Amino acid sequence: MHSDKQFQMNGKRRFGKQVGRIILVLMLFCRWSTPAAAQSDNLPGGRIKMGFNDAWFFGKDEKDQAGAASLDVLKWKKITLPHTWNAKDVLDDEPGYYRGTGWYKKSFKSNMSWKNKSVFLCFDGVNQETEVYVNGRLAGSHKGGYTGFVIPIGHLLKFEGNGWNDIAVKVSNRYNEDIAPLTADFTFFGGIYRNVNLLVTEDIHFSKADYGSDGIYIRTPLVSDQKAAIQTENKLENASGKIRKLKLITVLFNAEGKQVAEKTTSVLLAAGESKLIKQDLPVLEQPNLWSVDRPYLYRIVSRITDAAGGGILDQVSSSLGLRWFKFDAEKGFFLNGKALKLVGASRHQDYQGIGNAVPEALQIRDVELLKAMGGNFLRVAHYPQDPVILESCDRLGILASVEIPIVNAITESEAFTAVSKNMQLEMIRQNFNHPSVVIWAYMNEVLLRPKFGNDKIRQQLYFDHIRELAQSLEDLTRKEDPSRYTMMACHGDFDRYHKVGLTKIPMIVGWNLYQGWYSAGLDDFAKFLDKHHQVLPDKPLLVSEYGADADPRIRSFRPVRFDKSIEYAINYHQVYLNAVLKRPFVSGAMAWNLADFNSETREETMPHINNKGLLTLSRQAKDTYFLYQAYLLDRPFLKISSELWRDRAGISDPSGTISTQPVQVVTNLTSAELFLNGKSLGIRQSKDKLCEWEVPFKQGENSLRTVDPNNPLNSDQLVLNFNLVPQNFTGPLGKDFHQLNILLGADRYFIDQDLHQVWIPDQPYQQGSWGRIGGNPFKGSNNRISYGSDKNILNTDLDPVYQTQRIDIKQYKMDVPDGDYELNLLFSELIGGIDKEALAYNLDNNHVKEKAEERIFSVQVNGKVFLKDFNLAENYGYATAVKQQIRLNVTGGRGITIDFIPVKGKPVLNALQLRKTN
Ligand code: GCB
Repeated sequence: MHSDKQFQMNGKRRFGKQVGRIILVLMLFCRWSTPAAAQSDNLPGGRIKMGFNDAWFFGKDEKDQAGAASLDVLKWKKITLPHTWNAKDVLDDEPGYYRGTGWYKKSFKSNMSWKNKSVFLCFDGVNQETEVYVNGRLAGSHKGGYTGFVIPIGHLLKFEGNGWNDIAVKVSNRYNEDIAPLTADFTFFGGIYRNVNLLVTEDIHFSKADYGSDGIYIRTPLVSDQKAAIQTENKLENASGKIRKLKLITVLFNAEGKQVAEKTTSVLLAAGESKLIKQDLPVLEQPNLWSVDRPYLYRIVSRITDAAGGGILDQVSSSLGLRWFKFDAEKGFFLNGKALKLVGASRHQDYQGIGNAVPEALQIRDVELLKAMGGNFLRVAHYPQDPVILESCDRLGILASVEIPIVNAITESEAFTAVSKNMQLEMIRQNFNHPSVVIWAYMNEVLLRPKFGNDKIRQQLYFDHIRELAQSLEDLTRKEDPSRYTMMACHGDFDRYHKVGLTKIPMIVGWNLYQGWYSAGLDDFAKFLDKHHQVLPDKPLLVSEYGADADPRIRSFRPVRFDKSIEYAINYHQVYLNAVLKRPFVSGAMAWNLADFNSETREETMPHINNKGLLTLSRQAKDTYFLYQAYLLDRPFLKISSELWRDRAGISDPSGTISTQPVQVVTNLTSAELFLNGKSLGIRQSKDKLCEWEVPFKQGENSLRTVDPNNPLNSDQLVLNFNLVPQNFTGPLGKDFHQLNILLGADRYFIDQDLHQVWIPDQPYQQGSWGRIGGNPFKGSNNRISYGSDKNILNTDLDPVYQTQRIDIKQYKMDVPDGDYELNLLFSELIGGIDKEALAYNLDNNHVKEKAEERIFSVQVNGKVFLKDFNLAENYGYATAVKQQIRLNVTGGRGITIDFIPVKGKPVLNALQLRKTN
């Protein structure tokens, strides 16, 4: 096993002086290091790039006490990259997550053939400050968590002896006021969370010193369906000590691999010189265009050879897509001369259980899922992402915008400006050759909650600084890349951005709009779009965000804002899509978000997760995703809108044999037919891509099938399990009664997917049945809820079960048949405790500080004291799940009566579960 003591970076102590110790250490190293020598000795095409992700060690440095020379103070754990140290702590009940320092170390063996070559470490992304040490010496550093960077290490490598080298990387994700993002609605996972590669080139090569790019930039100043003009800009570098006569050869291949153009230029490079060489390729006739339906990719291979001949010194291959596009403030977006409404989603980069350290295959799958949804646009938000994302967009025909992570606020410092500009340059140069990218963006909701609210003069100065920063990023972007558009994403306070002067600066204004979510009134969305068109008739517009939380475990037949039900979200997306599709001046709209994502400070029904995804965090499709398919796919599509709702429950009708509940089908057909257990329930016309039936479910398995009335081959089916809950225990279901799971103060259903249990809303008591007597539904003091509370309930993952409550309840009665029962009463004290800051996005928040009252009550079950002087807050704490269980024997047809007796304040009950045990 590896022992920390053996890993010493500093020259004095390294490996000791005695031969015996050297041998011992080397033997130990051999067990946890990558012998790079195992890789090929020659460099085909002049360069070799190899994965450098295995056999690393990670050590957390909470006290920030280690240095490159004193790593032995840390505890080490073997890991493979990508890696984050926050995968678990962001989801626990403890507020906050580790934001500090971590070290990574690795040993590897130099290959003798690299001796006179250039060697680099290429990091795809490390969050967020990095220092790289090679054999104890600082090789380079980087600021910013979302762009790649390249560190030359050749000069620090050892070739003598056995050629082992030690790499140590110091990483920090602490708050740094000079590095964006400062705050945001996502989690800033720390670590080397993207891939690392080792690159070896000849000393003549395409520059690796150009903001992490490949040193090759392809421009297409003129593209039509007749002709394409292609120019390349190539940064060549001579890292040798001699003048060199070279040839730069650029070859264009079509998608079939056939060479269709070539250009050769002679280049003279002095020792140590870097030069920019421009080339015009011969004009391409009748080019194959890149489009969303046919993402045709050419390939450009750029080579450097010695003028006198010989092999290739360096070679880089890049994709090329030929297309032209425009955003028009009146008519929307055009690709290759044809109008195209852009519809898609934004994407965050994290995934269930692994934070942001996500394997490439899962990232590629995200873009594939967007394509399968019918989407044609990806807003890469709020930061540049793994290189495979834009590669996949190029390949699949998805247009894209990319942005740097200036979110919510800026720091008025030179350092912040410098880091931001550097990020913008890295983003543009690293991604320049992707045909999918049509927009570079740089700020998100930067006026959300402006600093200095109490000092208007100071605030004006802050606004001026924001405008200056925006303008300088805008100027830099237009200069770097005049072929693309620029964008800033603003929140729905039109007048604020307009007044500060920000709507003038970017070429496109992106609006993040949440009417009907954070503010009431779904109709205000369309009104906002029309206002933009009226006030800024020359400014193209994209809806860069819109969305509603949708917890896949919550369903409702009377959906309301903030209930987190899938049904509310479906309706919300229908309204938004209709408004966007109707207005040609709206270039497009991007749903927020493709998938649920981590946001540590959020509470709500799924604490630490933002549930606005069309997919879950593990990429299961919610029914909202299928709604998009119904809106966007060309082929006939129909789908039963109950994908993650295979367990249902409902109260039976008086016959005790059925329970009738709505079932929705999303479809792009004008009508659809639904069958239940083989029997037709009729054909319904679709409205806004949705048909609905009242379905009489029976106990147990029910099979649903929907069919295109004009073509039975277009169909969808699913089997769901229904639990009939007796309305009347004296009726036919009474004797078979098994279980009741009831949410008090709620108008929603909750599906416990692990236990396959469904919790149903409560009802008032009636003779022979079950239900509450007295009290009112609890509604917390902020306006981010329609009922219940949005607090994180501690000690449970079933937060929604505890987040609603009946307050001042008098009695609960269940007229169950005689027998043995297990009764669980579920409680949580929803008032009081730490008063958290309101969520930044909740703009019309009128959060009032809650006044905790003392609450003490007793509970009697069938006349016997069960809970005496019960004090939730004192005994268990605030917002904590409390489950009290009692076993009872019901005799004499008395059923169960639960009495709530106030001692101080008002008694409460959050949920109730009753199970017959015999
Ligand atoms: C926004 C932000 C985004 C949030 C989103 C939300 O406006 O741009 O970062 O995640 O709202 O869900 O509140």
